Amino acid sequence: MDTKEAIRLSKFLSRHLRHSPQAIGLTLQEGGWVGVEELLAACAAHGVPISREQLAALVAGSDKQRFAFDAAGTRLRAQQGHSIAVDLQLKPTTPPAVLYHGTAPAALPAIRREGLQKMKRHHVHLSPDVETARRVGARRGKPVILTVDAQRLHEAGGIFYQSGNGVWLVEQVLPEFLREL
Ligand code: HQG
Repeated sequence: MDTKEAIRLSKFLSRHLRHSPQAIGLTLQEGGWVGVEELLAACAAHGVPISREQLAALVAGSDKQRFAFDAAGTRLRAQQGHSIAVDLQLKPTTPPAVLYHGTAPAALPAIRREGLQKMKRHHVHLSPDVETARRVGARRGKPVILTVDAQRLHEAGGIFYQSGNGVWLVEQVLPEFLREL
């Protein structure tokens, strides 16, 4: 499996584990899990055959650790990024003092007005370091980096979660907690 193929399969899995499982006949279980057998059968039935070996390689090789097997290795889920209702059963966690968010210049006026909003996802996604934030922002052109005063937001009642792959999640970040780097 070359890189291009891995990206294609990873995008297919992300799409159906985060946004539209029903499009390939899947229903996510509590926690966002789906049985590996069932997942591979559904992929094959919809024109995207993936072998068990390929799946293992995709999960292990994902640059952002987008997917995770359960402890038994019989179920898989996306670690974050869902748009459909799914309770990942994450525990509220005290964030580090500062977190980062990379975005596009075009989004800045709205962000200055209303802060960071979750848009189509379940949460606002925040990065633990500038470099990661820069990469996230660069998906939309030249990135702008915002620092989030996570400690103060947490003290003010903001509830933070950390996904299995290290992304910090929060409901919203109002402008008073943001600074442009
Ligand atoms: C922006 C990727 C206008 C926000 C990454 C972002 C991440 C606003 C966009 C994960 C706004 C939403 C998430 C407001 C926020 N007005 N625009 N008030 N508040 N925005 O993709 O954080 O590859 O939903 O800045 O690595 O970019 O999918 O969120 O530009 O972890 O695994 O609205 O997606 O991971 O875009 O990225 P997204 P994001 P994956």
